[in-house]
Amino acid sequence: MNYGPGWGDVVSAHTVRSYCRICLAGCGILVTADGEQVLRVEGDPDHPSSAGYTCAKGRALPALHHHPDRLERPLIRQHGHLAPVSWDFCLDDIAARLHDIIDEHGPDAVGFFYGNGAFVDSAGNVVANSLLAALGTRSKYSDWTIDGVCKPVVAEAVGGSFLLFPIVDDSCPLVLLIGCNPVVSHGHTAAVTNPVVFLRDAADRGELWVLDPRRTESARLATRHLAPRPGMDHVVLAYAIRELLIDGADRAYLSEMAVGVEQLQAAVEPFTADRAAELSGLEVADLVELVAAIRRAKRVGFITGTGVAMAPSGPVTEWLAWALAIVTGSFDRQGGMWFNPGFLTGLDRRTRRPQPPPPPGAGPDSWPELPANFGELPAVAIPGEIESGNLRALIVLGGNLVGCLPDTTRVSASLRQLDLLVTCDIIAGDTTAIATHVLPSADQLERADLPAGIDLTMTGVFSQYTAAVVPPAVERRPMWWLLAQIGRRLGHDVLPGGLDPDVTTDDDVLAYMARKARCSFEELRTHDGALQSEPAVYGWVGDVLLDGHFDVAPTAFVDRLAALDVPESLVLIPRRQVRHMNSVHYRDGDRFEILVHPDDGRRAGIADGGAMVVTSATGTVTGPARFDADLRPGAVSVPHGWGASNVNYLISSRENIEPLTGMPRSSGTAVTISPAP
Ligand SMILES: Nc1nc2c(c(=O)[nH]1)N[C@H]1C(S)=C(S)[C@@H](COP(=O)(O)OP(=O)(O)OC[C@H]3O[C@@H](n4cnc5c(=O)[nH]c(N)nc54)[C@H](O)[C@@H]3O)O[C@H]1N2
Ligand SMILES: Nc1nc2c(c(=O)[nH]1)N[C@H]1C(S)=C(S)[C@@H](COP(=O)(O)OP(=O)(O)OC[C@H]3O[C@@H](n4cnc5c(=O)[nH]c(N)nc54)[C@H](O)[C@@H]3O)O[C@H]1N2
Ligand code: SF4
Ligand SMILES: [Mo]
Repeated sequence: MNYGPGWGDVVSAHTVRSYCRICLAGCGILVTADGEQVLRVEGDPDHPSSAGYTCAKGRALPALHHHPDRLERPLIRQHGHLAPVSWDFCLDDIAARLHDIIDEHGPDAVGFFYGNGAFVDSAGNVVANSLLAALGTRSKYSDWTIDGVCKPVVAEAVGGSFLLFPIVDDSCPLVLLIGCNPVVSHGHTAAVTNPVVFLRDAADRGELWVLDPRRTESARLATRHLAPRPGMDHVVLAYAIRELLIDGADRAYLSEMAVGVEQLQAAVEPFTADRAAELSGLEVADLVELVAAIRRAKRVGFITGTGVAMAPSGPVTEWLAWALAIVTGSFDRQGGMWFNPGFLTGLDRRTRRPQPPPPPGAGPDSWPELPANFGELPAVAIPGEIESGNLRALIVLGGNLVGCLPDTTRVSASLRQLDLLVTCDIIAGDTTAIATHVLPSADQLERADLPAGIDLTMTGVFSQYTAAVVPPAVERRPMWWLLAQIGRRLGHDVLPGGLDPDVTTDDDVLAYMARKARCSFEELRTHDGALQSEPAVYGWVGDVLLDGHFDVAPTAFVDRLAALDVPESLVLIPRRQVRHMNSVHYRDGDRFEILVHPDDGRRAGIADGGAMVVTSATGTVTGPARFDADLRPGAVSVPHGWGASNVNYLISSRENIEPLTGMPRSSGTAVTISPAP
């Protein structure tokens, strides 16, 4: 085997170390290629976190790389069809149209949407941000506001920095998994690499409790599974905090690290065992035993997922999970949870203390009541912004808007009204099908990379440089390049240090991104594999907290707790599947199935395996029913990422928008079910 960073001089089969960028786990991989043919992906046994582990999607990277629908050439829509053109022609045309739109309607008429494909392309992401800033538009949208913006919102309100992502310590005696199914997903904002081993270890050394309306693949490994009513997790946490503040809180930690404890106590006071049991649908005994487990363990770690974040109670549940960790003295302490400062990001090396967070800004003109957090507008506003004429052009970076946004019927119609819909992607999909311009991007095997930003969610303080495994084939180009070319045509040099896109390489951009790293870029670049500085770091967060304290009871969250409703009797809950990542199907074998509890199914006259219809106030979805006694009655579990049966036909883009985050209700939407006619 020949472990080398380059491809240029190798003609026969060779294997290089790289890392997978499909999900946040960032598993180390060994990629075997022969010339431009990628043959195989295996786990890298020497990787500090994944240690040889990979999942079905990662191992399918060669198939995706050579997929028949891979985009190869820039395309422009002419007479209703996408036709191949040269890069110069395509970029000139985009720039000319952007110029005219900005001239006539101002910069906010040009929007950017960052999807999953953009988050994992570090160089592309940083150059997109500088193009956005150079154009001066506030129309920035991303996955965050459909996936889990409540997490950074809580991190900022409680911890003073939206970049704090708590990660469970390897020795934590009690792990709570709330609305997260890492055996399938590998985590939401905290990577769970090799999930079965991770969860088994947690249960073996202590206890693993899972809160999920479904007995998931992860719940099967738990010490204890509780199935509360969807959207009622906050009630369980509020009760636990109430009891711990009476007996079991880490008072020394609280007085050193927290403010707002009295306000927290007052906020959770109504959540007695009886009240919490009534609201959550759990038994009083379950709740009492959970608190007993926390008292035994003393410290807790939690992992929350989209089941929490997409529910109307998302911000409140996330806040109370943070509060529980703080009340038990678990944050930033061994045996509890730690915060990854990021090998590249280096939060623990910043000298400036954080400033009080600015209050959320006003939403877009068509919906000013929506909150704008961290300089982003909520994605749910996109169709209304287009319909009102405020948004005329949209540049979609590694995202599939037709698939991911709520309210598919409205979204598809509004995207078609745009003067310019540019999509930068690797593979043809529902959004490329309606784009005016399609830019074929280098995929992860065709570009050099470093995990930037996502280093905050990784399971150790490490980084890994990867070279391109194969050169970009046909006319594909790295995303940073094509964005810099658009910028240049509009009079903006958007590469770091004003570099010339015609002579810049991936490495020039990555070197800039690594300037605050724990070692030099050269060291990263020449190191074969991942470089770990520390497995975990503790005791640094106090220095970056606002005034040195966590605020355990931010007013907006306390108010929201009091305002939450009880869910309807039958609601939708989200579910991910093993072989596809959102709308990208890496392998065949996943099936679109609607899971219903047998009692709910029979009552509605549906047959197990028969066709059924799910109806909400927004739309309908039809598909095969599967009776699942592991589901709590009242919950209907529909997977997302299926073009024709897109669950987003059911989700509203107008009603039920969470006020603190602007998130749509992708979990907890009221539905009815019936047999398909
Ligand atoms: N294989 C695969 N992996 C993926 C993805 C994929 O599509 N496929 N997508 C990636 C992305 S973009 C993300 S954001 C992550 C998400 O990662 P996760 O958040 O772990 O996503 P899910 O696996 O859908 O798990 C969500 C769980 O929440 C439960 N749930 C739903 N509503 C509620 C509720 O109100 N309360 C509680 N307690 N539980 C609830 C559901 O039953 C489900 O088991 O996964 C990533 N990884
Ligand atoms: N109702 C409902 N809606 C949901 C969800 C749900 O559970 N229920 N899940 C939500 C979640 S968690 C998320 S994160 C969003 C996902 O929303 P998106 O990010 O829009 O969804 P993906 O399907 O992951 O799209 C990623 C796109 O990036 C492309 N891509 C992959 N690799 C690269 C690359 O290297 N470069 C470039 N340029 N492109 C690349 C893929 O081909 C694909 O088109 O959807 C959300 N929508
Ligand atoms: S868990 Fe799978 S998709 Fe995620 S990084 Fe690892 S191999 Fe890639
Ligand atoms: Mo996501």
